[in-house]
Amino acid sequence: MQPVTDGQGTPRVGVVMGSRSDFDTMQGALDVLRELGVPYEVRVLSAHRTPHLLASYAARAERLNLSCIIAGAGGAAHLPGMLAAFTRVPVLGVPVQSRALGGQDSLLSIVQMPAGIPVATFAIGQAGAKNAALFAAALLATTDGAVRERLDAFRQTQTQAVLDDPFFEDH
Ligand code: RP5
Repeated sequence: MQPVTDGQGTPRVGVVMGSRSDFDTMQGALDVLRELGVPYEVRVLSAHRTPHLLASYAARAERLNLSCIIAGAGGAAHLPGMLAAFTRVPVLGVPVQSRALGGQDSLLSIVQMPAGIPVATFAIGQAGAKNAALFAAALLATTDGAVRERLDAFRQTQTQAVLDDPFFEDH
C-alpha cells in the first residue's frame, strides 16, 4: 500500500499513525503542513499490527530523504520509538489521547526513550500534532526560504489576532 500524498509534490515530511482511530488527532498536523505549503505523505502504520511495514517505511523515509517523520500513537505507543530505531530520519512523536488513561500512557511511552535513540515528544492530542507540524516546518525553514516566509507569516497572524482582540478594551 502506497502512502497518500497531499498532491503538492515530493513529500518532505512523513505523517504516520498507529491506527485509523488516531486520524482526528493527526488531522491537526496535516492542516498545518497544508497551510504552510509543506508537501507531506500520510499513512497508517502500526508497530504491533504491521511491524514489517514499519521497517519498510523507515527505509522509504531515507530513500525519499524526508526531513522528519511525525508519528502519532496511543496507549503503549511504541510506534515513534520503533521508527526511530530503524532510521536516522528525525522522529517527532505525538501522544494520542487514549480512552483508558487520557493519553498519559501514550506520553510516557513516547517521551521515556532510553539514551541512544531519541524521539522528540510533543503534547498530548491535537496541540501536539499541530506543534509537531510547526516544528517540522521550522526544521525545513532553515534551508527553504519559501517555508520560512510562510512560517513567519503564520506566527505574525497569530500575534496580530491577540493584539486585535477587542476583549480587554471592554474590561
Ligand atoms: C495504537 O492503539 C494506536 O495508535 C491507537 O491510538 C490505539 C488504539 O487503536 P485502535 O484499537 O483504535 O485501532 O496502536
